[in-house]
Amino acid sequence: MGEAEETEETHDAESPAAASEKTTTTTTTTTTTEDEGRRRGNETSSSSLSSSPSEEEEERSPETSLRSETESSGSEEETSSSSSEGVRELLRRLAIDGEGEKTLAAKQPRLKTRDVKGIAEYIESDECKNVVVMCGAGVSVAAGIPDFRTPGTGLYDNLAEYDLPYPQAVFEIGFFESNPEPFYLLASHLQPGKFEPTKTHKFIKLLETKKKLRRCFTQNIDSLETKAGVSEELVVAAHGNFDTARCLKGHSQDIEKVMEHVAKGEPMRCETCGEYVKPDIVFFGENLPIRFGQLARIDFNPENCDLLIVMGTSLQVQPFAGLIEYPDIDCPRLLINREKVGEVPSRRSFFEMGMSKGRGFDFSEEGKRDVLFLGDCDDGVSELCKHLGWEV
Ligand code: CNA
Repeated sequence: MGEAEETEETHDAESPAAASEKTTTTTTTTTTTEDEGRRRGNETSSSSLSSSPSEEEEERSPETSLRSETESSGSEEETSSSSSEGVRELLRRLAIDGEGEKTLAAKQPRLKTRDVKGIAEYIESDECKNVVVMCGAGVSVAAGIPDFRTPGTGLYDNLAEYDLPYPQAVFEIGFFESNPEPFYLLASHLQPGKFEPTKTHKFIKLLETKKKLRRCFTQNIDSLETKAGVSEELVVAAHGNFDTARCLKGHSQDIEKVMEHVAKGEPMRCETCGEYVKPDIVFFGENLPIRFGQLARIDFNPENCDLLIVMGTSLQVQPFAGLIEYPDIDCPRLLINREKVGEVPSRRSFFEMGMSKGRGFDFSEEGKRDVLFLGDCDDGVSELCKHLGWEV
């Protein structure tokens, strides 16, 4: 996609992105070669969002191009290695932006109990005015849209017919430039209009109705949050959607025409320059919408985020995944997902490189504020609503 007004520069050789790339190649334990890692868009990165941004930080161009961290972060196996205890210790000593454990220990826990009931009580309290929600593909699985990574049913396991060199290529801008057909074919199955919001989407709307929703940051491209009635200004489509489209040189397109091509699975070319046209979905290697960085800086500030609810995401895609680290050190966080994700050890390599605050989830007894509901999103929100006395 051509550099458009709403996107941010990230390819400047002097940028934090370039610096982090250099560090990555010398210090990570990734098993891919440097070249292969690049090809797959797997570079690790710093999340340069700040929980309380200084003016200097505001001016810095945040690192916001889309990357998967699947192969560059420590695997579960690695994290249970002998060094993980040392890392945990390091995290304990150095985490929390140098404020140290004392600061956290001095704070009264905000949750009466670290479970879904405790979260419900907290939501009902006056202390909890601003709930920030982060969503991934899992919230739309019940609507019939497969996620990426679930073994067997996820898109990455079911792309054989597209004849791709590797599954992720279908969402890589470099691949699209030369072969847009697989994306158009896939998009013909995923296009909005075919699917209805789930209970989880309706719960997000309910948070808005109850005047608790600060913002919903979604990685999803299906627009089901707004279809469920959530106000557009309260949704950040971090990875774009099918609402608008441009060609690879940045010329705006008539979205209705584009969607006709998408429906048929036939790549469209720009009438002005002849380049391929793509809906404004953020591909690996592209920049996120500028609104993402702008609102994340504000909404994840301690005074603006009283509770973080993370649902249906593997937290494998940066910079989105790094957002979980930005609420205040004692801000409660609820993860509703089929698997545990985003825990402190999984963010180890980022922390060691100084690219993470070391504030991944800690569901252990030592943890003070994180709550886990292991299961389907719709079941998790039903449980929450039961305690809240809310009807979804
Ligand atoms: P992912 O990497 O596929 O992870 C999905 C996560 O959700 C996994 O941890 C699953 O275990 C979990 N999960 C799956 N089903 C459920 C369920 N019913 N209830 C609870 N948890 C569940 O997807 P991510 O969102 O983490 O990855 C980000 C990518 C996926 C973004 O760039 C999206 O654009 C992209 N994507 C979006 C859609 C969509 O718009 N609906 C669909 C597929 C992929």
